[in-house]
Amino acid sequence: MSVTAVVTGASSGIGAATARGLAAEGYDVVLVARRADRVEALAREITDRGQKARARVLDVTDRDDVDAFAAELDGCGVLVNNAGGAIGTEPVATGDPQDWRTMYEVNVLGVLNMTQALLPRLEESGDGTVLVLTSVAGHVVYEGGAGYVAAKHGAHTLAATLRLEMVGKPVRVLEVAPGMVKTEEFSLNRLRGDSEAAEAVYAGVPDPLTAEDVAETVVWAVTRPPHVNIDLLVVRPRAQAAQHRVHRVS
Ligand code: 8X3
Repeated sequence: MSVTAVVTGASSGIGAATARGLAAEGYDVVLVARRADRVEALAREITDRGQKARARVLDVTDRDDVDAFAAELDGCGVLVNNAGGAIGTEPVATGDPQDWRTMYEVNVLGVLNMTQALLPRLEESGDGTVLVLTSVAGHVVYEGGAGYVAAKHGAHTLAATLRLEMVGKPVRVLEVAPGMVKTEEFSLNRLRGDSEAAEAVYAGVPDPLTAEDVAETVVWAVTRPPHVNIDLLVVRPRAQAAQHRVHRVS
């Protein structure tokens, strides 16, 4: 019987690519996202290939619905906490507290909700995996990134603490922290729909990572034997050696 893998934020970008990748590896993938049309279309695309997938429309910040979702599952061996995102690039002095709240809700409390709700299922599976998609922003700080940086540091801390608390239990906790990834939505959301500014983020960078590049590392980490715990994978494009050290060609 296939192992059930739940992927949040599965309607686009890294989440969608991870769902495709895990389904191709034989997992029975539950695609979680808020946007019904997109997540249902992706589930159909995967099942049309003869692989296993189903969609569950769910907002990871809605704890009641997260608990209802956990109760619906027969079992769960893998949870990929991918849902997240950035809003705004204002400095600390002028950042909108509501944006900070929203980022904390989805990047930290969303991970907490899903992880708390599914941990019993993951333990029962005998070999559970929790993977948290953080960011290099969970490990470094940079100007204009503070709300997102603070939230991703929170997600990293949650993962690192849970790993300690799971010692002796059959659940491993993995973290994948991507650097510059060009997806259809990340920078567009961060820059409040300004497509020119979003495009400028990647201007001249020969090869930013793609969602598929990151998904490959996620699938690789998840498919290691259960006793192998990939604590942390930092994945950047070759052109980005550090947050501010990016090669651009004009
Ligand atoms: C996104 C990567 O460099 O914009 O998670 O923080 S970065």
